[in-house]
Amino acid sequence: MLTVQTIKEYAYSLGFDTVHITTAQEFPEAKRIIKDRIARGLMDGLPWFTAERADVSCHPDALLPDACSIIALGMVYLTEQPDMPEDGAPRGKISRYAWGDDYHDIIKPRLQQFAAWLQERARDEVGEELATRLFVDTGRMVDRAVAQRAGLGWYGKNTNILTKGWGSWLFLAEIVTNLPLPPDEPLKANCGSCEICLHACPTKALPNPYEVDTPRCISFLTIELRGSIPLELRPLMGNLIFGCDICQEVCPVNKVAERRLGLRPQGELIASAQILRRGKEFHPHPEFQPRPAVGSCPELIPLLSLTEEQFRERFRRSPIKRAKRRGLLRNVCVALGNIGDPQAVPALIGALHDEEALVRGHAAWALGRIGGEEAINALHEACAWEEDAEVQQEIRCALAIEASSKVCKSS
Ligand code: B12
Ligand code: SF4
Ligand code: SF4
Repeated sequence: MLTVQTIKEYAYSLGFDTVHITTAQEFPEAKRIIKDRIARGLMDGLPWFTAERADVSCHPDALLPDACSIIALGMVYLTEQPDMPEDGAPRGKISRYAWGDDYHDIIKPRLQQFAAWLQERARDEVGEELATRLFVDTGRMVDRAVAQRAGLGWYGKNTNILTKGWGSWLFLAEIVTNLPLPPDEPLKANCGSCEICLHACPTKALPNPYEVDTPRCISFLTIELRGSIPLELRPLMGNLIFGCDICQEVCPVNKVAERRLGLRPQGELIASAQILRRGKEFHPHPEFQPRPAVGSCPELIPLLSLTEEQFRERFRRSPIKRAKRRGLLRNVCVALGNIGDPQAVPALIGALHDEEALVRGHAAWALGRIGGEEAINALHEACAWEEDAEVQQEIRCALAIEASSKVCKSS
Protein backbone atom coordinates (compact mmCIF):
# COMPACT_ATOMS: atom_id res chain seq x y z
CA MET A 1 0.00 0.00 0.00
CA LEU A 2 1.23 3.50 -0.85
CA THR A 3 1.01 5.12 2.60
CA VAL A 4 3.00 7.88 4.27
CA GLN A 5 4.78 5.14 6.21
CA THR A 6 5.84 3.19 3.09
CA ILE A 7 6.87 6.43 1.34
CA LYS A 8 9.06 7.46 4.27
CA GLU A 9 10.59 4.00 4.59
CA TYR A 10 11.44 4.03 0.90
CA ALA A 11 13.07 7.48 1.26
CA TYR A 12 15.25 6.14 4.10
CA SER A 13 16.19 3.10 2.05
CA LEU A 14 17.45 5.48 -0.66
CA GLY A 15 19.76 7.11 1.87
CA PHE A 16 17.75 10.20 2.84
CA ASP A 17 18.12 10.87 6.56
CA THR A 18 14.91 12.76 7.16
CA VAL A 19 11.62 12.94 5.28
CA HIS A 20 8.56 15.07 5.98
CA ILE A 21 5.47 16.08 4.08
CA THR A 22 3.73 19.38 3.49
CA THR A 23 0.93 20.57 1.27
CA ALA A 24 1.53 22.16 -2.13
CA GLN A 25 -0.18 25.38 -1.06
CA GLU A 26 1.65 28.59 -1.90
CA PHE A 27 4.31 30.15 0.34
CA PRO A 28 3.01 33.75 0.66
CA GLU A 29 5.33 34.75 3.52
CA ALA A 30 8.45 33.48 1.73
CA LYS A 31 7.35 35.36 -1.41
CA ARG A 32 6.90 38.60 0.54
CA ILE A 33 10.28 38.20 2.22
CA ILE A 34 12.16 37.31 -0.97
CA LYS A 35 10.71 40.35 -2.77
CA ASP A 36 11.61 42.58 0.18
CA ARG A 37 15.21 41.20 0.22
CA ILE A 38 15.58 41.79 -3.52
CA ALA A 39 14.24 45.35 -3.22
CA ARG A 40 16.72 46.11 -0.42
CA GLY A 41 19.71 44.85 -2.45
CA LEU A 42 20.30 41.86 -0.16
CA MET A 43 20.23 39.45 -3.12
CA ASP A 44 22.46 41.62 -5.34
CA GLY A 45 25.04 39.68 -7.32
CA LEU A 46 22.63 36.83 -8.15
CA PRO A 47 21.03 38.19 -11.35
CA TRP A 48 18.90 35.04 -11.79
CA PHE A 49 17.29 35.55 -8.37
CA THR A 50 14.43 37.82 -9.47
CA ALA A 51 11.03 38.82 -8.10
CA GLU A 52 9.47 36.99 -11.08
CA ARG A 53 11.32 33.85 -10.04
CA ALA A 54 9.74 34.13 -6.57
CA ASP A 55 6.29 34.23 -8.19
CA VAL A 56 6.97 30.76 -9.55
CA SER A 57 9.11 29.28 -6.78
CA CYS A 58 6.59 30.13 -4.07
CA HIS A 59 3.69 28.60 -6.03
CA PRO A 60 4.15 24.84 -6.32
CA ASP A 61 1.21 24.61 -8.72
CA ALA A 62 3.09 26.89 -11.10
CA LEU A 63 5.81 24.24 -11.07
CA LEU A 64 3.44 21.27 -11.35
CA PRO A 65 -0.23 21.78 -12.31
CA ASP A 66 -2.56 20.08 -9.79
CA ALA A 67 0.26 19.75 -7.25
CA CYS A 68 -1.13 18.43 -3.94
CA SER A 69 1.84 17.52 -1.75
CA ILE A 70 5.53 18.13 -1.31
CA ILE A 71 7.82 15.43 0.07
CA ALA A 72 10.62 17.34 1.83
CA LEU A 73 13.88 15.42 2.11
CA GLY A 74 17.17 15.98 3.88
CA MET A 75 20.54 14.30 3.44
CA VAL A 76 23.16 14.83 6.15
CA TYR A 77 26.69 15.70 5.08
CA LEU A 78 28.45 15.58 8.44
CA THR A 79 31.56 13.41 8.13
CA GLU A 80 34.89 12.94 9.86
CA GLN A 81 37.27 15.85 9.40
CA PRO A 82 40.83 14.76 8.70
CA ASP A 83 43.54 16.20 10.96
CA MET A 84 45.17 19.35 9.63
CA PRO A 85 48.78 18.37 8.74
CA GLU A 86 51.26 20.33 10.84
CA ASP A 87 53.80 20.87 8.08
CA GLY A 88 53.91 24.67 8.20
CA ALA A 89 52.52 24.99 4.67
CA PRO A 90 49.89 27.70 4.20
CA ARG A 91 46.51 26.00 3.91
CA GLY A 92 43.05 27.12 2.87
CA LYS A 93 39.69 26.10 4.26
CA ILE A 94 36.92 24.53 2.22
CA SER A 95 33.40 24.54 3.58
CA ARG A 96 32.14 21.19 4.77
CA TYR A 97 29.53 20.69 2.09
CA ALA A 98 32.26 20.67 -0.56
CA TRP A 99 34.71 18.16 0.98
CA GLY A 100 33.23 15.24 -0.92
CA ASP A 101 31.27 14.62 -4.09
CA ASP A 102 28.91 17.20 -5.55
CA TYR A 103 25.61 16.71 -3.75
CA HIS A 104 23.58 17.48 -6.86
CA ASP A 105 25.10 14.39 -8.51
CA ILE A 106 24.40 12.27 -5.43
CA ILE A 107 20.83 13.43 -4.70
CA LYS A 108 19.36 13.86 -8.21
CA PRO A 109 19.55 10.15 -9.24
CA ARG A 110 17.98 9.14 -5.91
CA LEU A 111 15.13 11.60 -6.46
CA GLN A 112 14.63 10.12 -9.92
CA GLN A 113 14.56 6.59 -8.48
CA PHE A 114 12.12 7.75 -5.79
CA ALA A 115 9.79 9.34 -8.36
CA ALA A 116 9.90 6.23 -10.57
CA TRP A 117 9.00 4.07 -7.55
CA LEU A 118 6.11 6.36 -6.60
CA GLN A 119 4.77 6.30 -10.15
CA GLU A 120 5.01 2.53 -10.40
CA ARG A 121 3.28 1.99 -7.07
CA ALA A 122 0.47 4.43 -7.98
CA ARG A 123 -0.03 2.70 -11.33
CA ASP A 124 -0.12 -0.76 -9.73
CA GLU A 125 -2.32 0.18 -6.79
CA VAL A 126 -4.82 2.73 -8.09
CA GLY A 127 -4.22 2.55 -11.82
CA GLU A 128 -3.37 6.26 -11.90
CA GLU A 129 -0.55 8.16 -13.59
CA LEU A 130 1.20 10.18 -10.94
CA ALA A 131 2.90 13.47 -11.82
CA THR A 132 6.10 14.47 -10.02
CA ARG A 133 8.74 17.22 -10.15
CA LEU A 134 12.10 16.95 -8.46
CA PHE A 135 14.18 19.69 -6.92
CA VAL A 136 17.57 19.97 -5.30
CA ASP A 137 19.04 23.42 -4.79
CA THR A 138 19.18 24.68 -8.36
CA GLY A 139 15.50 24.27 -9.18
CA ARG A 140 12.96 27.02 -8.80
CA MET A 141 11.88 25.91 -5.36
CA VAL A 142 12.17 27.55 -1.96
CA ASP A 143 13.96 24.61 -0.32
CA ARG A 144 14.11 26.09 3.17
CA ALA A 145 10.51 27.33 3.24
CA VAL A 146 9.35 23.82 2.26
CA ALA A 147 11.52 22.18 4.94
CA GLN A 148 10.23 24.59 7.60
CA ARG A 149 6.54 24.07 6.80
CA ALA A 150 7.00 20.29 6.55
CA GLY A 151 8.41 20.21 10.09
CA LEU A 152 11.80 18.94 8.87
CA GLY A 153 13.49 21.76 10.77
CA TRP A 154 13.23 25.38 11.83
CA TYR A 155 14.81 28.61 10.58
CA GLY A 156 18.02 29.52 12.35
CA LYS A 157 18.83 33.22 12.60
CA ASN A 158 21.67 32.58 10.11
CA THR A 159 18.79 31.56 7.77
CA ASN A 160 19.85 27.91 7.61
CA ILE A 161 17.33 25.19 8.46
CA LEU A 162 18.21 23.58 11.77
CA THR A 163 17.17 20.06 12.73
CA LYS A 164 17.24 18.36 16.10
CA GLY A 165 19.48 15.47 15.08
CA TRP A 166 21.85 17.04 12.58
CA GLY A 167 21.82 20.76 13.16
CA SER A 168 22.01 22.53 9.81
CA TRP A 169 24.53 20.09 8.31
CA LEU A 170 22.12 18.69 5.75
CA PHE A 171 21.13 19.28 2.15
CA LEU A 172 17.51 19.84 1.27
CA ALA A 173 15.55 18.40 -1.66
CA GLU A 174 11.89 17.95 -2.63
CA ILE A 175 9.46 15.96 -4.71
CA VAL A 176 6.32 17.86 -5.69
CA THR A 177 3.49 15.53 -6.62
CA ASN A 178 -0.24 15.47 -7.38
CA LEU A 179 -0.62 12.58 -4.88
CA PRO A 180 -2.62 13.79 -1.85
CA LEU A 181 -0.74 12.99 1.39
CA PRO A 182 -1.46 14.03 5.00
CA PRO A 183 0.98 16.85 5.91
CA ASP A 184 3.31 16.94 8.92
CA GLU A 185 3.13 19.85 11.37
CA PRO A 186 5.79 22.60 11.47
CA LEU A 187 8.07 22.38 14.54
CA LYS A 188 7.67 24.78 17.45
CA ALA A 189 11.46 25.07 18.01
CA ASN A 190 13.32 28.35 17.46
CA CYS A 191 16.65 30.02 18.32
CA GLY A 192 15.29 31.75 21.43
CA SER A 193 17.50 34.65 22.53
CA CYS A 194 20.69 33.24 20.98
CA GLU A 195 22.42 35.53 18.47
CA ILE A 196 25.87 33.91 18.40
CA CYS A 197 25.97 33.52 14.62
CA LEU A 198 25.10 37.18 13.97
CA HIS A 199 28.14 38.33 15.95
CA ALA A 200 30.46 35.65 14.53
CA CYS A 201 30.06 36.58 10.87
CA PRO A 202 33.39 38.17 9.86
CA THR A 203 31.96 40.34 7.06
CA LYS A 204 28.80 41.43 8.93
CA ALA A 205 26.71 39.61 6.33
CA LEU A 206 24.00 38.85 8.90
CA PRO A 207 22.79 42.42 9.62
CA ASN A 208 19.58 41.20 11.28
CA PRO A 209 18.21 37.83 12.37
CA TYR A 210 17.03 35.72 9.37
CA GLU A 211 18.67 38.06 6.84
CA VAL A 212 21.77 37.39 4.71
CA ASP A 213 23.36 40.34 2.93
CA THR A 214 24.41 38.22 -0.05
CA PRO A 215 27.04 40.58 -1.56
CA ARG A 216 28.93 40.52 1.78
CA CYS A 217 28.62 36.77 2.41
CA ILE A 218 31.90 34.86 1.96
CA SER A 219 29.97 31.95 0.51
CA PHE A 220 28.81 34.27 -2.28
CA LEU A 221 32.22 35.93 -2.68
CA THR A 222 34.11 32.65 -3.03
CA ILE A 223 31.58 30.61 -5.05
CA GLU A 224 29.14 32.78 -6.96
CA LEU A 225 30.96 36.04 -7.62
CA ARG A 226 32.60 35.95 -11.05
CA GLY A 227 34.64 39.17 -10.85
CA SER A 228 36.88 40.94 -8.35
CA ILE A 229 36.32 40.60 -4.62
CA PRO A 230 35.72 44.05 -3.10
CA LEU A 231 38.96 45.32 -1.56
CA GLU A 232 37.43 46.10 1.82
CA LEU A 233 36.10 42.53 2.24
CA ARG A 234 39.28 40.67 1.29
CA PRO A 235 41.06 41.06 4.66
CA LEU A 236 37.96 39.68 6.42
CA MET A 237 37.94 36.41 4.51
CA GLY A 238 40.82 34.73 6.33
CA ASN A 239 41.88 31.49 4.64
CA LEU A 240 38.41 30.55 3.33
CA ILE A 241 38.76 29.53 -0.32
CA PHE A 242 35.40 27.91 -1.06
CA GLY A 243 32.23 28.66 0.89
CA CYS A 244 31.97 29.60 4.54
CA ASP A 245 30.73 27.66 7.56
CA ILE A 246 31.43 30.17 10.32
CA CYS A 247 27.79 30.96 11.16
CA GLN A 248 27.13 27.21 11.30
CA GLU A 249 30.28 26.20 13.19
CA VAL A 250 29.50 28.53 16.08
CA CYS A 251 25.89 27.37 16.38
CA PRO A 252 25.17 25.47 19.63
CA VAL A 253 22.59 23.27 17.89
CA ASN A 254 25.26 22.18 15.40
CA LYS A 255 27.77 21.55 18.16
CA VAL A 256 25.35 19.12 19.79
CA ALA A 257 24.90 17.34 16.44
CA GLU A 258 28.67 17.11 15.94
CA ARG A 259 29.14 15.63 19.41
CA ARG A 260 26.50 13.01 18.64
CA LEU A 261 28.51 12.07 15.56
CA GLY A 262 31.62 11.62 17.65
CA LEU A 263 33.21 14.90 16.58
CA ARG A 264 34.46 17.55 18.90
CA PRO A 265 32.78 20.86 18.05
CA GLN A 266 36.04 22.18 16.59
CA GLY A 267 35.86 19.35 14.09
CA GLU A 268 38.41 17.10 15.75
CA LEU A 269 37.54 13.41 15.68
CA ILE A 270 37.25 11.72 19.06
CA ALA A 271 35.49 8.46 18.42
CA SER A 272 34.14 6.24 15.71
CA ALA A 273 31.74 8.25 13.61
CA GLN A 274 28.42 6.68 14.47
CA ILE A 275 25.17 8.27 15.49
CA LEU A 276 21.86 6.83 16.58
CA ARG A 277 18.92 7.35 14.26
CA ARG A 278 15.56 5.81 14.95
CA GLY A 279 17.34 3.18 17.02
CA LYS A 280 19.75 2.30 14.20
CA GLU A 281 23.37 3.22 13.69
CA PHE A 282 23.95 6.00 11.20
CA HIS A 283 27.12 5.97 9.16
CA PRO A 284 28.15 9.21 7.47
CA HIS A 285 27.51 9.12 3.75
CA PRO A 286 30.80 7.99 2.17
CA GLU A 287 30.13 10.27 -0.82
CA PHE A 288 30.51 13.34 1.41
CA GLN A 289 33.72 12.19 3.10
CA PRO A 290 36.72 14.39 2.22
CA ARG A 291 38.15 13.27 -1.13
CA PRO A 292 41.93 12.92 -1.20
CA ALA A 293 42.17 15.25 -4.20
CA VAL A 294 40.07 17.97 -2.53
CA GLY A 295 40.22 17.54 1.26
CA SER A 296 39.08 20.09 3.78
CA CYS A 297 42.22 22.23 4.08
CA PRO A 298 44.37 21.95 0.94
CA GLU A 299 47.85 23.36 0.61
CA LEU A 300 47.49 26.70 -1.15
CA ILE A 301 50.77 27.26 -2.97
CA PRO A 302 50.47 24.26 -5.36
CA LEU A 303 46.93 25.36 -6.29
CA LEU A 304 48.36 28.50 -7.89
CA SER A 305 50.08 26.47 -10.59
CA LEU A 306 47.04 24.38 -11.58
CA THR A 307 46.40 24.40 -15.32
CA GLU A 308 42.84 24.48 -16.62
CA GLU A 309 43.05 20.77 -17.40
CA GLN A 310 44.48 19.88 -13.97
CA PHE A 311 41.73 21.95 -12.33
CA ARG A 312 39.05 20.09 -14.27
CA GLU A 313 40.57 16.72 -13.41
CA ARG A 314 41.09 17.48 -9.71
CA PHE A 315 37.63 18.93 -9.09
CA ARG A 316 35.66 16.86 -11.63
CA ARG A 317 32.97 15.53 -9.27
CA SER A 318 33.38 18.22 -6.62
CA PRO A 319 31.15 21.27 -5.99
CA ILE A 320 34.37 23.33 -6.27
CA LYS A 321 34.22 23.14 -10.06
CA ARG A 322 31.47 25.78 -9.81
CA ALA A 323 34.02 28.45 -8.88
CA LYS A 324 36.01 27.65 -12.05
CA ARG A 325 39.80 27.77 -12.09
CA ARG A 326 39.95 31.55 -12.21
CA GLY A 327 37.58 31.94 -9.24
CA LEU A 328 39.39 29.38 -7.10
CA LEU A 329 42.84 30.86 -7.83
CA ARG A 330 41.48 34.34 -7.07
CA ASN A 331 40.33 33.01 -3.67
CA VAL A 332 43.67 31.28 -3.09
CA CYS A 333 45.49 34.60 -3.66
CA VAL A 334 43.26 36.35 -1.10
CA ALA A 335 43.85 33.57 1.44
CA LEU A 336 47.62 33.72 0.92
CA GLY A 337 47.56 37.50 1.33
CA ASN A 338 45.66 37.10 4.59
CA ILE A 339 47.92 34.34 5.93
CA GLY A 340 50.90 36.59 5.12
CA ASP A 341 53.50 33.80 4.89
CA PRO A 342 56.52 34.96 2.80
CA GLN A 343 57.03 31.39 1.50
CA ALA A 344 54.07 32.13 -0.84
CA VAL A 345 55.86 35.06 -2.53
CA PRO A 346 57.54 33.14 -5.42
CA ALA A 347 54.28 31.38 -6.34
CA LEU A 348 52.37 34.67 -6.20
CA ILE A 349 55.00 36.32 -8.40
CA GLY A 350 54.40 33.45 -10.83
CA ALA A 351 50.66 34.19 -10.65
CA LEU A 352 51.35 37.78 -11.80
CA HIS A 353 51.85 36.09 -15.20
CA ASP A 354 48.65 34.02 -15.08
CA GLU A 355 46.56 34.08 -18.26
CA GLU A 356 43.56 35.36 -16.25
CA ALA A 357 43.58 39.07 -15.37
CA LEU A 358 41.40 38.25 -12.34
CA VAL A 359 44.14 36.00 -10.92
CA ARG A 360 46.93 38.49 -11.72
CA GLY A 361 45.07 41.30 -9.94
CA HIS A 362 44.45 39.30 -6.77
CA ALA A 363 48.03 37.97 -6.79
CA ALA A 364 49.17 41.61 -6.82
CA TRP A 365 46.95 42.37 -3.83
CA ALA A 366 48.38 39.41 -1.93
CA LEU A 367 51.96 40.46 -2.66
CA GLY A 368 51.16 43.95 -1.36
CA ARG A 369 49.78 42.41 1.86
CA ILE A 370 52.77 40.14 2.41
CA GLY A 371 55.28 42.82 1.41
CA GLY A 372 59.07 42.48 1.48
CA GLU A 373 61.68 43.39 -1.11
CA GLU A 374 61.11 40.48 -3.50
CA ALA A 375 57.34 41.06 -3.60
CA ILE A 376 57.64 44.81 -4.10
CA ASN A 377 60.25 44.53 -6.85
CA ALA A 378 58.00 42.08 -8.68
CA LEU A 379 55.07 44.49 -8.36
CA HIS A 380 57.14 47.38 -9.77
CA GLU A 381 58.27 45.20 -12.66
CA ALA A 382 54.70 44.06 -13.38
CA CYS A 383 53.63 47.70 -13.40
CA ALA A 384 55.88 48.21 -16.41
CA TRP A 385 54.50 45.39 -18.58
CA GLU A 386 50.93 44.78 -17.34
CA GLU A 387 48.43 45.96 -19.97
CA ASP A 388 45.11 45.29 -18.28
CA ALA A 389 43.75 48.49 -16.71
CA GLU A 390 42.11 46.73 -13.74
CA VAL A 391 45.25 44.76 -12.93
CA GLN A 392 47.30 47.96 -13.20
CA GLN A 393 44.94 49.50 -10.66
CA GLU A 394 45.36 46.45 -8.37
CA ILE A 395 49.17 46.77 -8.61
CA ARG A 396 49.07 50.48 -7.72
CA CYS A 397 46.78 49.65 -4.80
CA ALA A 398 49.08 46.83 -3.68
CA LEU A 399 52.09 49.12 -3.70
CA ALA A 400 50.11 51.67 -1.70
CA ILE A 401 49.10 48.98 0.83
CA GLU A 402 52.75 47.96 1.23
CA ALA A 403 53.88 51.57 1.63
CA SER A 404 51.21 52.32 4.25
CA SER A 405 52.02 49.16 6.21
CA LYS A 406 55.70 50.29 6.27
CA VAL A 407 54.60 53.63 7.71
CA CYS A 408 52.52 51.78 10.33
CA LYS A 409 55.42 49.47 11.21
CA SER A 410 57.93 52.35 11.57
CA SER A 411 55.62 54.63 13.61
C1 B12 B 1 20.69 31.80 -3.16
C2 B12 B 1 21.27 30.80 -2.20
C3 B12 B 1 22.43 31.18 -1.51
C4 B12 B 1 23.01 32.59 -1.55
C5 B12 B 1 22.13 33.55 -0.72
C6 B12 B 1 21.83 33.01 0.70
C7 B12 B 1 20.45 33.37 1.24
N1 B12 B 1 20.31 33.39 2.54
O1 B12 B 1 19.49 33.56 0.52
C8 B12 B 1 24.45 32.37 -0.99
C9 B12 B 1 25.40 32.15 -2.17
C10 B12 B 1 25.01 33.50 -0.13
C11 B12 B 1 24.26 31.06 -0.24
C12 B12 B 1 25.10 30.65 0.78
C13 B12 B 1 24.96 29.45 1.47
N2 B12 B 1 24.14 28.43 1.17
CO1 B12 B 1 22.75 28.58 -0.16
N3 B12 B 1 21.25 28.63 -1.29
C14 B12 B 1 20.67 29.53 -2.03
C15 B12 B 1 19.37 29.02 -2.68
C16 B12 B 1 19.66 28.68 -4.15
C17 B12 B 1 18.19 29.99 -2.57
C18 B12 B 1 18.00 30.60 -1.15
C19 B12 B 1 16.87 31.61 -1.11
O2 B12 B 1 15.76 31.35 -1.53
N4 B12 B 1 17.16 32.81 -0.61
C20 B12 B 1 16.19 33.87 -0.47
C21 B12 B 1 16.13 34.32 0.96
C22 B12 B 1 15.18 35.48 1.19
O3 B12 B 1 15.66 33.19 1.65
P1 B12 B 1 16.22 32.80 3.08
O4 B12 B 1 17.52 33.44 3.34
O5 B12 B 1 16.14 31.31 3.20
O6 B12 B 1 15.14 33.53 3.96
C23 B12 B 1 14.15 32.83 4.64
C24 B12 B 1 14.33 32.94 6.16
O7 B12 B 1 15.25 33.92 6.46
C25 B12 B 1 12.93 33.15 6.65
N5 B12 B 1 12.71 34.31 7.48
C26 B12 B 1 12.83 35.58 7.14
N6 B12 B 1 12.48 36.38 8.15
C27 B12 B 1 12.11 35.59 9.18
C28 B12 B 1 11.69 35.87 10.46
C29 B12 B 1 11.39 34.83 11.33
C30 B12 B 1 10.94 35.15 12.72
C31 B12 B 1 11.54 33.48 10.91
C32 B12 B 1 11.27 32.33 11.84
C33 B12 B 1 11.99 33.18 9.60
C34 B12 B 1 12.26 34.25 8.76
O8 B12 B 1 12.06 33.28 5.53
C35 B12 B 1 12.82 33.52 4.37
C36 B12 B 1 12.08 32.99 3.13
O9 B12 B 1 11.86 31.60 3.19
C37 B12 B 1 19.07 27.73 -1.83
C38 B12 B 1 18.48 26.56 -2.62
C39 B12 B 1 17.01 26.79 -2.94
N7 B12 B 1 16.62 26.53 -4.15
O10 B12 B 1 16.25 27.18 -2.06
C40 B12 B 1 20.49 27.33 -1.28
C41 B12 B 1 20.59 26.81 0.18
C42 B12 B 1 19.75 27.72 1.02
N8 B12 B 1 21.98 27.00 0.52
C43 B12 B 1 22.43 26.09 1.29
C44 B12 B 1 23.73 26.12 1.87
C45 B12 B 1 24.24 24.82 2.48
C46 B12 B 1 24.48 27.31 1.86
C47 B12 B 1 25.79 27.57 2.64
C48 B12 B 1 25.83 26.97 4.02
C49 B12 B 1 26.98 27.06 1.79
C50 B12 B 1 28.36 27.32 2.40
N9 B12 B 1 28.82 26.52 3.33
O11 B12 B 1 29.04 28.24 1.98
C51 B12 B 1 25.80 29.13 2.68
C52 B12 B 1 25.09 29.67 3.94
C53 B12 B 1 24.97 31.17 3.99
C54 B12 B 1 23.79 31.58 4.88
N10 B12 B 1 24.07 32.00 6.10
O12 B12 B 1 22.66 31.47 4.43
C55 B12 B 1 21.39 25.02 1.61
C56 B12 B 1 20.89 25.23 3.04
C57 B12 B 1 20.60 23.94 3.79
C58 B12 B 1 20.01 24.24 5.14
N11 B12 B 1 20.24 23.32 6.05
O13 B12 B 1 19.37 25.23 5.36
C59 B12 B 1 20.33 25.28 0.49
C60 B12 B 1 18.88 25.03 0.90
C61 B12 B 1 20.70 24.34 -0.69
C62 B12 B 1 20.20 22.92 -0.49
N12 B12 B 1 19.27 22.47 -1.30
O14 B12 B 1 20.62 22.22 0.41
N13 B12 B 1 23.18 30.38 -0.66
S1 SF4 C 1 28.33 32.01 5.54
FE1 SF4 C 1 30.04 33.17 6.51
S2 SF4 C 1 29.98 35.20 5.57
FE2 SF4 C 1 28.03 34.18 5.07
S3 SF4 C 1 26.63 34.84 6.67
FE3 SF4 C 1 27.56 32.94 7.42
S4 SF4 C 1 29.38 33.60 8.60
FE4 SF4 C 1 28.71 35.32 7.38
S1 SF4 D 1 23.91 30.37 16.50
FE1 SF4 D 1 22.13 30.70 17.80
S2 SF4 D 1 20.91 32.23 16.66
FE2 SF4 D 1 22.39 31.39 15.23
S3 SF4 D 1 21.28 29.74 14.19
FE3 SF4 D 1 22.38 28.80 15.91
S4 SF4 D 1 20.91 28.81 17.63
FE4 SF4 D 1 20.14 30.22 16.06
